[in-house]
Amino acid sequence: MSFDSELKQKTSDVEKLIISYLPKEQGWAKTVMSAMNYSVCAGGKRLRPILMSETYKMFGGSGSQIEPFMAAIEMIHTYSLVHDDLPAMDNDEYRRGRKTTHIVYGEAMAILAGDGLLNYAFETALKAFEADGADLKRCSRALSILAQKAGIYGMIGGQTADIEAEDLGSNVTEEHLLFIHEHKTAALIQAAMMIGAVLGKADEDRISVIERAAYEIGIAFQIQDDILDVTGTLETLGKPVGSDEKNNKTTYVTLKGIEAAGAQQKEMSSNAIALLEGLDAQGIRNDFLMELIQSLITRIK
Ligand code: GRG
Repeated sequence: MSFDSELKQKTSDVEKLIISYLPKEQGWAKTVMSAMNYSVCAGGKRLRPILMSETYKMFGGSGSQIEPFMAAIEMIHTYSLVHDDLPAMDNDEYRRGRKTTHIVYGEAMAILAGDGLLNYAFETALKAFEADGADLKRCSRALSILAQKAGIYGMIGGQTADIEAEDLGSNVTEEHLLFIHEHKTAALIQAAMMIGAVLGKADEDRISVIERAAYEIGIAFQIQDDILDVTGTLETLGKPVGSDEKNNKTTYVTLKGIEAAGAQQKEMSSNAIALLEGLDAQGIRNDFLMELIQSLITRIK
């Protein structure tokens, strides 16, 4: 099977899995459940759960304890997009080719849907503890990684620095920008791959290698996101381009120019590949994962 059809197949399998964990829309709180489901079902690349399950497989992981974590990380990622699109943040009308949650359900309900997804992510991840043959110690480590990388020392911290940077204009330094990208974007990618490694029974040294590789992938992914905000189209991205300019954001593109940003993106992707090749030399490999990381370098959506 070609890489593209394999990715398509895996994306559709992951999508079904995520949907199976979504709440039933019922009762007096039905509207928040429907807003949550609307945002999760809007599509998206499902990159984080795929990275998680491929890292799990790379370490020889099998069994269902990874599945609740795969759904949970996509719920956290989706909540962050719902809140990021709110009028108080980026104020965006389109995401994943559809109207954003606050446009369809109103602002109050979009705030609650984001909160609901964040909380439901942990309700969902906890189901891993009940899976057949679950390793409770590793599940608890995985849960703590998820909480930390999504929280104030991770994504929420990055978003805070990002929002404050909007007022600094051209005074944003490369160091500040790197903090934002590391926390806002790379942290969740690190959580995805580290949870795969932890549940796949990787030892501490190898979990650290995965954390570093995911850092490189995360920053490279964000730089490409910044590039696509300038060079992409509404049709392929499913959201308007030029959002960074609209929100007065300093990005790698505004800081260094598009060519240097592209070169840095490639360099960081190569660093990630080199780290994974180091594991390959120890007999730990996943060809699909390698191809997936390569494909992110030239992604157009
Ligand atoms: C509101 C706490 C809070 C955080 C928001 C994720 C985020 C932080 C903001 C969204 C804007 C943005 C550019 C974030 C960087 C991460 C990123 C590139 C998200 C988009 O991820 P994709 O491309 O999206 O994987 P899909 O739709 O494919 O899932």
